[in-house]
Amino acid sequence: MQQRIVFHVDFDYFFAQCEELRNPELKTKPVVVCVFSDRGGDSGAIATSNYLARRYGVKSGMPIKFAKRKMEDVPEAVFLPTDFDYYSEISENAMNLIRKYADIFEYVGRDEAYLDVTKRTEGSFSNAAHLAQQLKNTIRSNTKLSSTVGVSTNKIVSKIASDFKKPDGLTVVEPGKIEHFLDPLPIKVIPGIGKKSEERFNEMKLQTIYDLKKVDVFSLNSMFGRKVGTYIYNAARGIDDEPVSPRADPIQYSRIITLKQDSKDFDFLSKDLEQLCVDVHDAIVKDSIVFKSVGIQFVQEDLSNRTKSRMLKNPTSSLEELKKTALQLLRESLEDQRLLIRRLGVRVSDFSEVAGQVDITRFF
Ligand code: DGT
Ligand code: CA
Ligand code: CA
Repeated sequence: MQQRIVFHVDFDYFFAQCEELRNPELKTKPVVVCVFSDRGGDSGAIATSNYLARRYGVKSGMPIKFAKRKMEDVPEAVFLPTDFDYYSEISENAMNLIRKYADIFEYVGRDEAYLDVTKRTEGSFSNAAHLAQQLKNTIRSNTKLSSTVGVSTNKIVSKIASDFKKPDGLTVVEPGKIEHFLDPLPIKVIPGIGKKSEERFNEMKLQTIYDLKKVDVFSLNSMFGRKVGTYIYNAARGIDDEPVSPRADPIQYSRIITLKQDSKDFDFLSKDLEQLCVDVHDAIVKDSIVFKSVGIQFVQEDLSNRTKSRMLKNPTSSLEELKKTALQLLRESLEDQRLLIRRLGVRVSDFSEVAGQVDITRFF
């Protein structure tokens, strides 16, 4: 059988890099992207920051106040609010480029994806390394984004490889070198191992993946339950058979538009909503997808989001049912809608009947 080859592609310091793209002057300054909470002032958390800001110890998830304190003596530091619509637009463009490089494409999130490239590289790692470099070049020349790619025989090792050297990295782990690559790394590089699990291992005097391999599968199962325990046992050995699978990809099965004018009028909105349903349905038919859940989304005049969704009794690919459900959701939502709606979206999800669906509990 041919050697499987999987890429994990991750865009560098994504939100902050998007901000640099539209304002290149930011490139020489520490940039911190913040999710300000509605309590006002500096309450809220850091979404991400560029690498200059990371030098001062700024981290994702950190309270904005902490980050500002760390940057007290850095007057050139820039703190910006998030602009999700803009990041999504850049992400969509880049994802549509990347998609073409894969035999099988799996969207993971705004800034990352898995690509199975086994066929087109004929299972050759030198072909794969070449293709990965080409992919990075294409992303950069078309979108100006820098990205990092991990290459190996499976998803977990490729994900760890893409985290290994950032930004603008490319790490290729050939099949015979997996152990050599993983052994010295800290346990927390395993996707899904959080702070708590890491601390439990550290209490057991286990720091690296090499150390972790001394723990047998029974002990891991009793610590974490059978599913997660076995996952950790295999991950430490670079074993992962999970296929790259074209999962429910919100880019393909959702559509959102900016309305010609802000509104909360059913007749006005329903026309656009019906057209959105037709567009989503086209993608569904093309990929022979069935869905079991329909959702609508409002971006309101103050840029806040409102969503409403409904499970259907049975999986379907019917346009009629999609329209009917979406219009119902619209009617119900408008009953207590206070703000005007600026953007309107529709999406379908829960692709339970699609072959090869991914288990999303995978990274717990
Ligand atoms: P890197 O390390 O160069 O890949 O940096 P990022 O910023 O791309 O980090 P990543 O891949 O973990 O996350 C992708 C985006 O997701 C990031 O640009 C902002 C968002 N994000 C990550 N962590 C958090 C968080 O703790 N809170 C919020 N609100 N957003 C986050
Ligand atoms: Ca990233
Ligand atoms: Ca990421």
